[in-house]
Amino acid sequence: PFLKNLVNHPVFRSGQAPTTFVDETPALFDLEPEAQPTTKLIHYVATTTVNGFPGVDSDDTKYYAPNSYNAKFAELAPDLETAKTVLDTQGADAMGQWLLSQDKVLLTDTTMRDAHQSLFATRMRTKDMVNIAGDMQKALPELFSAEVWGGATFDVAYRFLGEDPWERLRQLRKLMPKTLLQMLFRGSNAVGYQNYPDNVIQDFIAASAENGVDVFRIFDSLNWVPQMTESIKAVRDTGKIAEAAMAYTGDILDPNKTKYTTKYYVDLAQELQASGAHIIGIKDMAGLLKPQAAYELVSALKAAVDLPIHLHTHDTTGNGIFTYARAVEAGVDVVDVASSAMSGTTSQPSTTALYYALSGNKRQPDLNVHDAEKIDEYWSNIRPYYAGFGNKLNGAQTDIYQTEMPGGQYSNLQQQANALRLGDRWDEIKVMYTTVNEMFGDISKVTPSSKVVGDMALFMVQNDLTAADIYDHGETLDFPESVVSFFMGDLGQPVGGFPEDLQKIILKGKQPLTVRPGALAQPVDFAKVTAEVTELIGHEPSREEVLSYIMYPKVYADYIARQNEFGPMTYLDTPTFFQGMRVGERVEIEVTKGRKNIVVLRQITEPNPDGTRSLFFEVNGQSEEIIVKDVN
Ligand code: 3PY
Ligand code: ZN
Repeated sequence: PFLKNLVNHPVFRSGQAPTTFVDETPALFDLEPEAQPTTKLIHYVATTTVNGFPGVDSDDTKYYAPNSYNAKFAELAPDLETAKTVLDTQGADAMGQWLLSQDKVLLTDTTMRDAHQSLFATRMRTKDMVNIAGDMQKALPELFSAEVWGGATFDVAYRFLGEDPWERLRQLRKLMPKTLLQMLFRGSNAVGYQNYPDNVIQDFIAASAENGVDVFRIFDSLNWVPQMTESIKAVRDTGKIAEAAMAYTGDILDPNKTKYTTKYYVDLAQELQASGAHIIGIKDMAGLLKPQAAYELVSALKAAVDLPIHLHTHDTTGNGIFTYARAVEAGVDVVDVASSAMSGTTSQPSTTALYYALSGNKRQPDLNVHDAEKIDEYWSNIRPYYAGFGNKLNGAQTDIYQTEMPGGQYSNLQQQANALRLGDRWDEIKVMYTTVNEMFGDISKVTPSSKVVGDMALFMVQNDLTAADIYDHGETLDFPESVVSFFMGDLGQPVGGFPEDLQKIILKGKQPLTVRPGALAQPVDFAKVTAEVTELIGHEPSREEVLSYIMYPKVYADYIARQNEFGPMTYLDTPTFFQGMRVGERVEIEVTKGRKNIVVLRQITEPNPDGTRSLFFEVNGQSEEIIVKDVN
């Protein structure tokens, strides 16, 4: 404000200001009362202290010991060859050949994306990633890639964490220059839950590549290839790696299941190869791929396509390591694992457990297991911060072989059920999820198709409806929007088409799409959106800001409003961000490097008659009162 007053002053602008000008013009010092970042952050802390953080039960709040992690690793040799250096120096096709030429199985570390998405509703903060990213690269240079972006991390960063996901990507890119960074990309749904026009898909991919993504794992929730080809093309145009993933559903070992057979997946993989994929992914999002099935499927794929095979599973059913071990025997090229403290149940199997499981196997991955364990010490210190968002699963859930619910959905649907006060009917909801899947014609269930099945299951349980009720008097029912949209063909076409009787009931006379929605969608007018975003944020937006607004207009606008109110919340440590402070607690807030603010909460008053409370802080020794409305 000082400089603004100064440079806008007519005398100063005239270039005639005498040297005494500043002394003689005290109005220059009438600073606008714009709050400083630290003051805004203390407001955030005060608000969270009084009103809590959504989803965190006040019973879960705790004090945490300082992180005891203090491992030191040697710098990597400048000429060390990693998967990333192969891509950067030889290109994506050569990278694929390089992968095929490896004797050992390679690993993708999912800790910073799928693991926390599946274990605690995607709530991991950037701060907790950047504090370890550099060491992780030094400890694990043999990784094929680190999956750190995409999927639900994009919207959760804005929606719940008050963070810019692009900034997270840029920071990780800087800290991990020798590691391939991987993202999960939902084909025509990008990182959203709906279809976007092709020009948005292209621009989003180009911007992601520019900000640091090397490997794009592209999937379509219904395995409908037309929904993936635009993305594959766009990734190829950037020179990065297009991994086209097939969502694995059903059970190829069950002769009674005739829809999703080995032949189905082999044909699909060949189609994806013809569409330009560099790698074929098997995306076992629910953990349904049994060990023998993994062996048979990977063997069949290795025989049928010339591309590396990358297998992704979740350990929900408890058989993840066994599945990987059999896939390794069949020649799988890369498998997905997570650091032990962030592995198991709905997450990926543990990196070091897999390493030991493959002792004596000639394809045991190259890994310094002790260094991997040191990195894990960091994660095991971090994980308790997020306990409040956890799915409370402590062991294997073999009923998933029936429900086929993806790891990333389990905790989310449970939260949705709780919000509808259906928490005590969770078992019923899981059974209904299976019923709905059968009614829908047995579809592949992964974001966003899994959400459609989940929404319908909740709708039926909440309204005490059976399948027969839907067929008998469905025309009188108001179905969830996502269900109507699915039957309209907005997510594309499921394998074998829609069940026509149910489609008629749900659409009530509306005509469904039979072609790719993107083929009909009007391209987004970027200039027009840029003008809207300029209005919203008060300055010319970056390309990334425009894309975020296109993906999630309301979430993005709310994020901007929250930033304006509370400042850069990313600077708060994680326990303070989620819990606020207890009386007597002391925290450090460092917005400007080297300038630590010491904040102590001295007192919280009882509610005043108007429902507000006063919080007395000491900030660098100065007392500061903040008034917050208690909404509890
Ligand atoms: C996502 O799309 O976010 C997923 O993780 C699907 O498995
Ligand atoms: Zn997954």
